Formats: sequence, structure tokens, C-alpha cells
Amino acid sequence: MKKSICVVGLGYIGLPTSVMFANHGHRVHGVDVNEQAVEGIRNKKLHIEENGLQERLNEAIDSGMMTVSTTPEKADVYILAVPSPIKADKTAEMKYIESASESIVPYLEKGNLVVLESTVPPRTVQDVVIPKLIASGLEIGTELYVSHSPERVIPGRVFEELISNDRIIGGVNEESSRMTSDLYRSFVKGQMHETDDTTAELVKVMENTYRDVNIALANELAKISGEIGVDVWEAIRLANFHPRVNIHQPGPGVGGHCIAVDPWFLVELKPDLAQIIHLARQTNDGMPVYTAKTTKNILKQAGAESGKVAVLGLAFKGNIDDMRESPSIDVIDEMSAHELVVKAYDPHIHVNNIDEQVQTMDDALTGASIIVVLTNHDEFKGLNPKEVADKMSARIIFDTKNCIDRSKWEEAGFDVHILGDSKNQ
Ligand code: SAJ
Repeated sequence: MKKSICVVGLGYIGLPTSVMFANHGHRVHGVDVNEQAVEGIRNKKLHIEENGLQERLNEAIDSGMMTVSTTPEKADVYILAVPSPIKADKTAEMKYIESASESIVPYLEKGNLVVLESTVPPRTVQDVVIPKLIASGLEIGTELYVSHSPERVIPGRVFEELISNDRIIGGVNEESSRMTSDLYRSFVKGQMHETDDTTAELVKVMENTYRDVNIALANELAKISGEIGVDVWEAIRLANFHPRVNIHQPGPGVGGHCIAVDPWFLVELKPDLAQIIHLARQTNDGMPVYTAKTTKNILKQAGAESGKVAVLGLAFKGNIDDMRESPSIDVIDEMSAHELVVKAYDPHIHVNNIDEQVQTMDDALTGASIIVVLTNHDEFKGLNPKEVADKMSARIIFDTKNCIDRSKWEEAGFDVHILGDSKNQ
């Protein structure tokens, strides 16, 4: 059955979801508080980057199936896809969820479905969303259906994953879950797993917490390996041949808006119980300091304490252009605090977001004593060490992602250091 759907929040999740529904026969009205973004989308201009989004937006707007504005409209279904970040004190910022829930109340009618897609602290549907929705006067579960169906897609592959990933559907009752599964089945090819709302909330937060704890383990193993004459990358590769072992990769820290955020929801919820989770967060948040200190030590050992540092990579992970919450920023801050002169370059980021940023590889490398690789972009894997060497004042490289070809750099006369590999570290 084709529905009318009002999507509140047209960001990384809300916009792709809106165009998917619109291109699968539903009438979609997208809402955002950002007037510029709304105006842009109306004119088929994107304010975010995502593979395949432009074509799909063009289709949705040209067919007349998708409209946008800054205020909600009457619809059969309301999807809330607004941000739920953490504040400086690491507690959840709920104001967007609250205002989005409030904003739809005047439009709600008997038989409507409200789906919360944002990743949220467990109990948000019960303790934050429902208390707002009851102002509609509708009875929850019989007159107004409510569920949580968290998005689980990875930036860069949103459309593939929207279609192929399984979905967790957490209704406040069975009827709410059933209505939500029916709706998403219009484009989801993965399985629908129905459960209750609070379980669904926990499942989503658990997934990212699992990754964070696993990365913290890898980072701890990297530090241990670095001290006992072992290459952690080789050790992890070998351990992962075990059919029930999947240790993640170490690195200079954990960035992005999900893995470094969601575990804090559990720490806030149950501070006395979420101990490993809290320690993992601290371990990963400590990696930029460790990376900066290791850089300083490497320079000292080489007698180049005052040498310039060429940082390669500002995005929070390889082959994307997103540097928000990137550990690179903290690594650079820490290096500057240790009085190191830093020039940072990222081929995917064309505006200068920090003082240390430069726009050409040459500007970063010229006169540098050490290269510190912080992001595993393909461009860095393919660098020619011989060409690089001519520009630098010393030949040292510290790779925190184990993405360069060590022997090639050694052949070109580089002193090669790899995070978690005690050879040379
Ligand atoms: N990282 C490591 N070691 C690893 C893997 C990642 O240090 O072994 C670092 C990365 O360099 C990066 C950060 O962790 O800085 C996060 O990267 P990511 O690619 O693993 O995750 P995100 O934040 O882009 O997307 C995650 C995904 N969650 C899971 O894989 C469980 C995605 O499916 C979610 O939809 C998304 O969070 C979300 O919205 O929650």
C-alpha cells in the first residue's frame, strides 16, 4: 500500500531515506529546520555528499513524488531522522529528538505511524518521544502506532546498505512493528527483525559499542606489541584466522558520529555498570595523545626534535571527505601543544578547516623531517617514496594505519615506523 510519508530531518540518513521512499511510489514530504538545505534540495542541489544521491534526488523531485519545506504536513507516516549527538560533557543531546517529536503533534491523526530512525540512548521512545506524542490526544498503540527502526548504513555506501542490510524493527506493540515492516519492505531486501522499541534502541547502540570496544582492544594490543618486539598487524591477521576471532585494527583514534558517540549513551545510562565500555572510550580517545607522543619520540631518536611534521590525512577514515570528529584534529592539536610545526594535507578536503591545513601534497612535504600517515586514503598508499624523499629534510615516516608498503619506503632510504610494530618504534 502506497503511503504519504513526512520525514523530519534531511541529513545523511533522512534525505537518502526520503528519496528511496519517493522513488518507490510513496508520496514524501521532507522537512528540515535548515532553510538553505531545504531551498537547495527543492532545486536538486545537495548539501551533503553521498554516492548515488544526486540521481535519486533528481528523480524524486522531477517525478513530483517528493516535496520539501521547513514545516511538517499531514501524512500517514512520520519518520524522525534528526541528530542525537553528545554534548561536551559526553551526555546525550536530546533537544532535536524532542523538538522533532513536538513538531509533528499538531498533524497527527488516528491510524498514523511514527518511526524514530535516529540512534538514541535506550528508553528514548518511552521516556522522550511518547511523552511528547501523547499531546495529540491519541492512544499510543491503538490510535497512534510508534516504533524505533534504527538506520544502520555506512557513509559512502548508504544506498546499497539501505536496500541490502537487515533492519531491526522495534514497535511499542506488535501492530506498530508490523506496520513499520510493511512500510520498509517497499525497498529493503534484507530481513526485518521485529522486537520491542527499547530492545531495538539497545541493539543499535550495542553494535557500535562492540566495534568501539574491539578497536580499543586492538589499540591496547598495539601498544603492548610495540614494547615486546612484535608486529601487531601480523599478530592480529594471524589471530583472525581463528573461526571465532575478529579483532579490529588499531589506529590514531576513532572518529565519525557513531562509534565514538553511541557508547557514551550506555555510560550515561548506567555509569556503575558500563565499565569496559567507558574504559574503551577512554582508550580510543587517548590514541591521538599516544600518536603525537610517539611522533615526538621518533623525532628525538633521530636527533630531529625541531623537525617539521607532514601529516597526511584529515578525514576520519579512508577515501571519504568527512573530517568532523576526526582523530587527526586531536593528533595535530597535541603535536602543536608539544611545539611541533605541523602541515597537514588531505586530498579529499578542499577547504581549509584548521590553521595547519595546506592544499597541496608539496606544501605538506617540503622541508618536513617526518611524514605521519593518519588516514588510509588510496592516494597515500600509492605515493612514490623516491619522489617524496627529495622534498623532505629527513627521511622518516610514521604510518598509524599500516597502509604503506614498508619495504618500498625502506628501499628509498626511509626510517619506517608503524603503529604497533616494534621494528624501529
Ligand atoms: N576504526 C579503527 N579500527 C577499525 C575500524 C574502524 O580504528 O578496525 C576507526 C576508523 O578509522 C574511524 C572510526 O573507527 O575513525 C569509525 O569508522 P567505521 O567505518 O567503522 O564506522 P562509521 O562511524 O563510518 O559507521 C558506523 C557503522 N557501524 C558499524 O559498523 C557497527 C555503520 O554501520 C553505522 O550505521 C554507523 O556507524 C552509525 O550510523 O551508527
